[in-house]
Amino acid sequence: MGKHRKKDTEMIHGMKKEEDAYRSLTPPIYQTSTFVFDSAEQGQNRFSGDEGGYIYSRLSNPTVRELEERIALIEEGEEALAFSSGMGAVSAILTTLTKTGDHIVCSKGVYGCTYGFLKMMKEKYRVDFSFHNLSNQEMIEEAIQPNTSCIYVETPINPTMEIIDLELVVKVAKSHGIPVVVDNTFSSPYLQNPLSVGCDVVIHSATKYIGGHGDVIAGIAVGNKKLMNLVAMTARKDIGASLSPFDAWLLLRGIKTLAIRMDRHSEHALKIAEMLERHPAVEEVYYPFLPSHPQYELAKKQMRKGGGLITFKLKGADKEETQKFMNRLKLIQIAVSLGDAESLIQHPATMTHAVVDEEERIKMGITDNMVRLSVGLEAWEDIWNDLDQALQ
Ligand code: LCS
Repeated sequence: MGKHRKKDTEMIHGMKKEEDAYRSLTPPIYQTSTFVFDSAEQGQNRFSGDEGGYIYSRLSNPTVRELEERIALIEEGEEALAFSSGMGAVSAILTTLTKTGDHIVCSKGVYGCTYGFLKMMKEKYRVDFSFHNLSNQEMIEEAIQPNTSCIYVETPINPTMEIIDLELVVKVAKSHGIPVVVDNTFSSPYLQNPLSVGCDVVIHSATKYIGGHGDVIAGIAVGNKKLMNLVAMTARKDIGASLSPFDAWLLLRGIKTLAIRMDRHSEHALKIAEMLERHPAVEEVYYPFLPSHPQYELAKKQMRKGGGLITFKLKGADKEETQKFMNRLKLIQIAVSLGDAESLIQHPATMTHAVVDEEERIKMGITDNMVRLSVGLEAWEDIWNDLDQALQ
């Protein structure tokens, strides 16, 4: 973050840009696949790295670059890289940080496709992984094996909303020289900045709060220059999950309102979580800023606000009854994804986490009567009335 400006301001202005020839307020979309060299020698020099400048948009593009600089600034990191999806970012970082024979320590739960990716890495490339409760120092020490090459956590965890103590994980990881990767999707760069407490890499599914309008699939990774340059020149360049200039532009537009959107998502989600907690048809509510959340104090220390996601369980309901409840909703729409203006609800056991083996899913705490609500930007009274009528 700039020395004198607040994050809200940086989200809108970013770094000072060289002035565009036409003084365009918003960044131009450089919708081009390639860049013309003045000469064959210039092409050679750009490829060898002796001269800066753009080559080909899979490697880098000015609109994408502007997005990366903006995100690096607000995530308080040295360098950011944009990807064509959150999974593009997850897979690029994990393939860069591991080799055959290595092991990844994971938080107790991760997003379903991250689990799918880890499983594929294990089966095809012998990169092992295991899930752990990382809530105290001994447990973290126990999770680390001699071949552990990184610690990968989500906080809050999708969808159980458990919180990982990032300072504690960093402290133990540093004593073993192991990098810590944090999927910060649920918090967005506005509510939590893991790099500021010593984590090594932050990942976002930018599809969610950073975009904020349900119209783009994108990913971001942020970390130190050395590691990010390596990722850019290997996993991203050669596997090729690069972001398109137009999608980068949509994200730059989304970031301008990230602060006010997150404030409102958080304010309304807290109200709705409190009301759900008092409803007789609800068994349990998981929201980090509810005093009943087991890690309420930690959440308050680590996050600026609680964010827009609430997970809850319906009392005594089986899968069919839970699905019936979802089908009765009128305003809230049944869809995966999150962080949009529209409130969305999904059933983790049969949707986002359906790919997770049943035994593992139960260990993660995902049950058939659990739903995950992404509180949108509508009037909270309308969201509540919809939930209330469906819960009757
Ligand atoms: N990380 C987290 C925590 C996620 O929730 C997701 C997607 C990803 C990574 C992958 O990002 P993508 O490639 O989709 O941009 N989560 C989804 C969800 O909970 N519902 O639909 C997608």
